[in-house]
Amino acid sequence: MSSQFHQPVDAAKVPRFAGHSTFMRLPVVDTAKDLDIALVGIPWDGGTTNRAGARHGPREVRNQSSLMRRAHHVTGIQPFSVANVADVGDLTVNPIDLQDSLKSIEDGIRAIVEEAAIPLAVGGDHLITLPILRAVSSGRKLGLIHFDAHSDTNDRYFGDNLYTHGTPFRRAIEEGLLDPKRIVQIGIRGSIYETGEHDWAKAQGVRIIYMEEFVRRGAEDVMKEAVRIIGDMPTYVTFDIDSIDPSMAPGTGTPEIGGFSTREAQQMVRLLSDVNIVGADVVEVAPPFDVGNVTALAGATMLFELLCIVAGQVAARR
Ligand SMILES: [Mn+2]
Repeated sequence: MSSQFHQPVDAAKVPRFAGHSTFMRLPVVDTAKDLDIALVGIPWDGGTTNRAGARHGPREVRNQSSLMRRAHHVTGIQPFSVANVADVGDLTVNPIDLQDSLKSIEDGIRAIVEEAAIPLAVGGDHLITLPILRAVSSGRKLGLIHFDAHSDTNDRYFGDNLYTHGTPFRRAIEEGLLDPKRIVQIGIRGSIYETGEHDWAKAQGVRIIYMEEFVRRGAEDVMKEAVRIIGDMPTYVTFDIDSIDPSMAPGTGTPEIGGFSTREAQQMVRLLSDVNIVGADVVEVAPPFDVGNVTALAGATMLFELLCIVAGQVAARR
């Protein structure tokens, strides 16, 4: 079965520091035709309200993803043997036009979904998740598992600007892309603009698991609740790298101390195998703030963790 699928460049023949820089050292293809899973870059940070730089995320995550190997050491899943996966390149974006970019990101993701492939996107700032959800939802209200230091459910910034990386999930709820009662946010922490900033989200039914609760209960207990809330209906998974502590992932625009260890993040994603995942992303890796590429490595590794989970689901459905 595996021979018909795209394979990473053989590390025993071409060393992992050589060759083209692509996600997981896979071939780059023009479309998602015949793919089960499309790895796609979205190099756009036009929704960033403070320290920009996530536009450089996809390129550096591709670079660090050369450190990934073929098999998951815990689950034994070999994603490239059980699913057809490739790098479909970067979506076209416009660094000086927000609405134009949102439109082209939505169109690019829709082209992937129309080929019946599952998009695994690398950002880019967190606003990219809004146009992704517009394309992936296809008239359904999706569930959302959201790892982040921030709720990203604010209303508006700098006057009446509705679209920033602090607002995507408010807009997604308003647009009917998400069922707020099937949204679980995990890892939320840090100072907020004002007391009650999360009240709107909570009133919609969003379950916010603050970092303090996570520390008290642990990953397994928290994820058990998250999976129960989400149920078996279609769900999107979004992983903001700033959910990880800045001591382990400093290369991001809005760092907050007191975050997940990379090990806790891996543990949580591995508990998603029963979730009906229709798409996922890793966002907010900002290489200009990185140190020794550790944040891009964390991003690439979380992408591999998500890939293994989704590939396992593809295989189970086949
Ligand atoms: Mn975020």
